[in-house]
Amino acid sequence: MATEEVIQTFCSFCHSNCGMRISVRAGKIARVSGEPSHPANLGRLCPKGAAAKELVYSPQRLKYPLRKTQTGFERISWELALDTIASRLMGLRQKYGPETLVLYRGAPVNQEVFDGFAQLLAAYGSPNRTGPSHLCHVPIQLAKSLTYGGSPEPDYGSTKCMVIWGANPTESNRVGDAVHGRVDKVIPRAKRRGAKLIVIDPVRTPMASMADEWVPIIPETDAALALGMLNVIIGEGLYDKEFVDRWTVGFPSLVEHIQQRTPLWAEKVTGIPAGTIERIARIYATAKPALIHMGNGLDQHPNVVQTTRAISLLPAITGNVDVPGGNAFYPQPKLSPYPTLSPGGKRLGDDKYPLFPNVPFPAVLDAILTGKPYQPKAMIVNHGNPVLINASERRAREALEKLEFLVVFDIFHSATAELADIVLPAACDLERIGFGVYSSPKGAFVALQQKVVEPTPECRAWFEVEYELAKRMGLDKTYPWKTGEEWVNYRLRPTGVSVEDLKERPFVNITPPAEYRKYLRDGFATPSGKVELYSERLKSHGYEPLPVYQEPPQTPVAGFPLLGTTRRPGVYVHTRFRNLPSLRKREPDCVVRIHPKDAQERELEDGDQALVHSPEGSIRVKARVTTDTRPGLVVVDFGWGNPWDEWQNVNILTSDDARDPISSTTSNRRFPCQLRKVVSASE
Ligand SMILES: Nc1nc2c(c(=O)[nH]1)N[C@H]1C(S)=C(S)[C@@H](COP(=O)(O)OP(=O)(O)OC[C@H]3O[C@@H](n4cnc5c(=O)[nH]c(N)nc54)[C@H](O)[C@@H]3O)O[C@H]1N2
Ligand SMILES: Nc1nc2c(c(=O)[nH]1)N[C@H]1C(S)=C(S)[C@@H](COP(=O)(O)OP(=O)(O)OC[C@H]3O[C@@H](n4cnc5c(=O)[nH]c(N)nc54)[C@H](O)[C@@H]3O)O[C@H]1N2
Ligand code: SF4
Ligand SMILES: [Mo]
Repeated sequence: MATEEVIQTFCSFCHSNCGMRISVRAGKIARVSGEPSHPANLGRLCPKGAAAKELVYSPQRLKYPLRKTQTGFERISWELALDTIASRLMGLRQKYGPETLVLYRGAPVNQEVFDGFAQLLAAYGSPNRTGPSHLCHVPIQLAKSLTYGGSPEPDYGSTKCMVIWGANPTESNRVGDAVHGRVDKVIPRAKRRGAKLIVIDPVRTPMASMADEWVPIIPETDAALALGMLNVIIGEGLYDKEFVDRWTVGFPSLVEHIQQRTPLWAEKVTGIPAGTIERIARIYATAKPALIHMGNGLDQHPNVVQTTRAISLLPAITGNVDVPGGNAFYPQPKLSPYPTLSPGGKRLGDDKYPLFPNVPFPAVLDAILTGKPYQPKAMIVNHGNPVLINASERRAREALEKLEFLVVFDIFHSATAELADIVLPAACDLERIGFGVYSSPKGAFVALQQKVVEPTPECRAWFEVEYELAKRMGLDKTYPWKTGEEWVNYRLRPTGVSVEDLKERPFVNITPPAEYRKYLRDGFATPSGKVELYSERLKSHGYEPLPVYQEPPQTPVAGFPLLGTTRRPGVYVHTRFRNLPSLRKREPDCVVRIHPKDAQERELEDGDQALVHSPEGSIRVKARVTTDTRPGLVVVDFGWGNPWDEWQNVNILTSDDARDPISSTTSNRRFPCQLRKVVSASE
């Protein structure tokens, strides 16, 4: 019998990056288990991680490069695929200039999604690296950075009050950006210790069910709630006068600004009773220390930056910044930069969204569709599915179809791959080397993703593909690495840790634990050195310097009396994994959650099939009648719509018309709609 070798690695099916041990026998994965000492999971694996073997050996894996023909796709060799891509891209550069190439990369679940093809794009001369960041994380980070000069993280250790605002940690495994030990235990443990739990979410999530206060807010109205809370805290003198005087700018303007933003005003906007707003404001301001975790529920709305600026002022005026149990700045790992990552050229989006740090996808979409300021002609998609994940599938599809040349690098033939001129089969996570860097209250650390098994024949790791392309395009001289291992060692150089150091260890610490109240020594990393309640930077770009509530677009729309929002089922990640049988069994349908009152009015019963209509389109769903949602609000599952799914994409219903003026963010989580029964459960 062949001997079993156990290899240390981590799962990167989602951002948690749980430590894993993989037993390999005769070159094949035999067993997968959690690594007991890994700081992110302490031995636990969720069903997705446990299904890693199913993914690697899925019969649906892309097995060879494909080229689009008049009648479908045909198999081609790697040589031909690489030669074709290199010559097409060089030809397009000559014709249209280097900015014509766009790189779309998906949610950065691991470092290679950040890094893949980035050097190639830059060496080619294009600054246009885009992705879902206008919907995910970056708008909130921008708001925090405008306010604090950095991104303070919820610090659960000794907190007395947790405000979980627009996050669903039970399904997402996220309690912030930093690693806090087992995510499923962090909040319950703090609660057992006596910390209050306030969950602000239109939906009664599992976390909302265990909360001291579930605050079922109307989607996209959180700025009004935050302003109402600021009004109470300031009006009742519950703010931290010493911190405000010494460490903030703009407090007198803020006081004036929130005068009219009373709890009664906020009640009308948010649907939350004024009494509740007063109560949670008092609890948050007086619990000391108290933390706020802002999740992705706040991200996907067209007033996200102002909204999360408003929320960011709460820790500032209550002195909960950079204190244990509040929101604190953790040590961040440093990596070597790519030599040519700032290639110059006119970045798409810079004219309209100058403060947004990345190239936002809506700006790319507009440029493709309108030719302004110029028209990108080529795109490489790595580890992402832009057709399905952007608001308005119709518009995303239209834009990608308009490109002259689309290359998709994926492990499956996704909805986006369907549109490609060339599809390349990627080696998956367990078939190549990778790494991750993390922050945590105990300090920053690094972990290695090892190549556990040889790639599925003809599947290749991104770094090999990228380097082969670079060679063919005459751009390889700019590369600080040639192989995967060299890539890891190059990027990790400032940490002092190398691949060799990491091979036998689940992680290596690279900084001391977090220190608190660093501002006493260093100030804040803002232009004023203080927390900027009033933002001159926003003002100088023509935006409101103090946070404002903006009425959501599209409400009400005649004929669409319901509001729709979207949910991400925990057993999937975005559009992934519905083709893995063990996971599909757990969530086989695209479900709409609907309140009994709304269901009754439409003669809908649990299990019935219905059509959800919005002004943009309609999709079929299965009804679940539940009081977990508010009357008037239906919650549709996000992530279906790949070629192997029999359910459709919820972004057929969403619109990309409304955009956040600062970040271009669209309204992926709020759309007007109506429901109609099509098949009864009993039929
Ligand atoms: N309505 C609505 N829209 C949303 C959201 C929502 O909640 N509601 N969420 C938004 C958010 S926060 C995000 S981050 C985005 C997500 O947007 P994306 O990241 O673009 O979407 P994913 O479905 O994660 O796409 C990942 C793709 O990578 C492929 N893949 C998997 N492993 C590998 C690999 O090893 N190598 C390569 N090359 N490819 C691989 C998968 O097969 C899949 O096609 O969606 C956004 N859109
Ligand atoms: N299993 C699994 N894990 C994942 C992912 C996945 O797709 N599946 N995706 C990963 C990614 S890319 C991300 S960004 C993270 C996100 O992880 P989280 O930040 O935890 O966000 P979500 O899980 O999307 O939960 C958002 C919550 O906000 C609520 N919400 C929606 N609109 C509003 C609103 O207007 N106001 C308020 N207050 N609440 C609102 C929703 O009902 C939902 O309960 O998860 C990551 N982890
Ligand atoms: S998918 Fe599950 S096991 Fe994998 S990193 Fe995320 S939480 Fe951990
Ligand atoms: Mo995300």
